[in-house]
Amino acid sequence: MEFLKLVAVAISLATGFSAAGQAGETKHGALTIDSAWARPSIGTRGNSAAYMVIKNKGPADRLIAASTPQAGKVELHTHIREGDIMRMRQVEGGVPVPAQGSVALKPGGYHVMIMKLNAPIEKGGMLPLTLTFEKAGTVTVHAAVAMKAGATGHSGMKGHGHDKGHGHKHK
Ligand SMILES: [Cu+2]
Repeated sequence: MEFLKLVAVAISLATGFSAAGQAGETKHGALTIDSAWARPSIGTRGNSAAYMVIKNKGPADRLIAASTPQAGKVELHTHIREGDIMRMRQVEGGVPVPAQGSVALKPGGYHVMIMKLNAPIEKGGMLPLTLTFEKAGTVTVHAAVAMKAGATGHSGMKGHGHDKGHGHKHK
């Protein structure tokens, strides 16, 4: 029996999943992806965005791509200020993950932009997201679909010429 328990532990370690298999943390080499969540969509016509904290115990890396089976198009975006207007822009060369540090993807900053939805992204669900890092390679995380502060209305950048609702301007 003890042997079987050890095997189970070894398997869970090898797959990089926490025993709970929940949204919490996903470890991948020197990286830990923590607190991944995604904004619910309005049907399939809108967009969604996913956020997370990427912690790095190793050398500098870059998040260079993301994908999900639930959408036809996924891009890495950031917000930049143009005069009084915050605009979204695709990140050139990926999101930098500093050595021995961390980077937060959060509303108003870096985010994973999820477009051309195949199915609505529904509150309470889990969105599988496959992340590709320049050095660490590919890892799949499960983002909890939830409405959180800053997911709409863009707190902290109010009143600066946003489109109604989503608040993002695509080019
Ligand atoms: Cu965006």
